[in-house]
Amino acid sequence: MKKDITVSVIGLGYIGLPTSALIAYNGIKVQGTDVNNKVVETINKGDIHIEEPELKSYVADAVKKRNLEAFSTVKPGDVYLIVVPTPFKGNHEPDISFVKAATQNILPLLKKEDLLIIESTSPVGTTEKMAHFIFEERPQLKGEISIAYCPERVLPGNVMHELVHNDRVIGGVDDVSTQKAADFYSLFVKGELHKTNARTAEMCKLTENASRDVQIAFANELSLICDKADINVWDLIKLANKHPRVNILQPGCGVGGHCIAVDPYFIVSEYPLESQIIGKAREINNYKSFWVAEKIQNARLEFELKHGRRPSVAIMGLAFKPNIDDLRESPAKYIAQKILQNSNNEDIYFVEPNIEEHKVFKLTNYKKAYEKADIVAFLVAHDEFKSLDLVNKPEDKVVLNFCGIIK
Ligand code: SAJ
Repeated sequence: MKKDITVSVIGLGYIGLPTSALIAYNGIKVQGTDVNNKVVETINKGDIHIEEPELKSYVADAVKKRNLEAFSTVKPGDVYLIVVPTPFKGNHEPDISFVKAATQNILPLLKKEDLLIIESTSPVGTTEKMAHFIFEERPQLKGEISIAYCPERVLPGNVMHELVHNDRVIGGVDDVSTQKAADFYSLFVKGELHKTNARTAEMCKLTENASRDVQIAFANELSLICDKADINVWDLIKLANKHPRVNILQPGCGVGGHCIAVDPYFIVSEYPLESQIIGKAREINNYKSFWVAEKIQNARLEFELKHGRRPSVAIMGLAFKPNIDDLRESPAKYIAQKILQNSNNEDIYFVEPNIEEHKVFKLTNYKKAYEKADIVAFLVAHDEFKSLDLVNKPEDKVVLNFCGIIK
């Protein structure tokens, strides 16, 4: 495939914008679309609306070179990339209405030889459904355009590197589509391109995140068992991982973010009878957050019984994982909310070193919170917390380690 094509990207969020910037960086013209006018304006100024290392310089450079421009309506292209969210509705049913709307907007623009790729995490069969919809509306395009699915797999915080170097799984609705999509990604991806069909590629994305969820659930289940059995779960896992074929992940205060805590439901809702472990893992990881909140509550009661006064509490970390500023779907935030609800004017110090302020939680510096609080609950293993002297703490201070901060 030649580079003198125009790529039309629908959705300029956490994945769409970095992908657009990377394609543009490779000298390919990109016209991006977003429903949010503020996002469009920000990007056209060469600026960004999300936190991601290196992204800003890529966007600024691409906009300056006029390789990247943002719009509010979909522009015609030779390749269309759909990178919109797929949230869930009701009882954890995937909601593909954004993918459908994007396909609908592209529909009148499609011409012979075009390539349409869906990157949004989607339930199995979505790409075929969109192909069916397109060919029903415009039957003359059958056999004339290519349609494929290629999931993103990048880790927030390392997106610009992983977009280039991660392997990609590419599945078309037919072999020609698969090959054409692979040719397209070879223009800017250095990782290996693995070709398959659309359904397998869709399931592959869901499998990757469900697999991690199940593995974390195993670690979280161990942490509950160890709590009862009076065993240090961190030591246990470290020792078990000395076995050459064992690799247990870390327990925490639950699983958050917008991928791992969401994608497994896309499998469970379609295949409820078969997805026993996947469904149970979701339950265990959700329960872990509830359990942590209960543990903190119990520690407060115990303290009050022992000392005859209500203790002050420090909630250490609100983000969904260490060293990021992202609070969406965060188990730590859920726990903080529960603690706040059950408070009677006593001091609660909320700590999140990666953000300046929060509209619900009044933030306190981590050193001050640690010093002042009677009970210190570590929810997220941020690097800053590792500098605290947890060994020589005052005798009365209760430290609750939910994230392995003290190994
Ligand atoms: N977590 C644990 N214990 C662990 C590892 C993680 O409790 O040992 C928790 C984290 O604290 C966090 C949650 O799991 O709350 C998810 O964090 P993560 O770092 O595992 O993953 P995400 O959500 O940031 O990114 C994942 C990645 N998927 C996999 O690793 C299989 C990423 O590659 C995907 O692109 C991304 O989901 C996505 O967009 O789907």
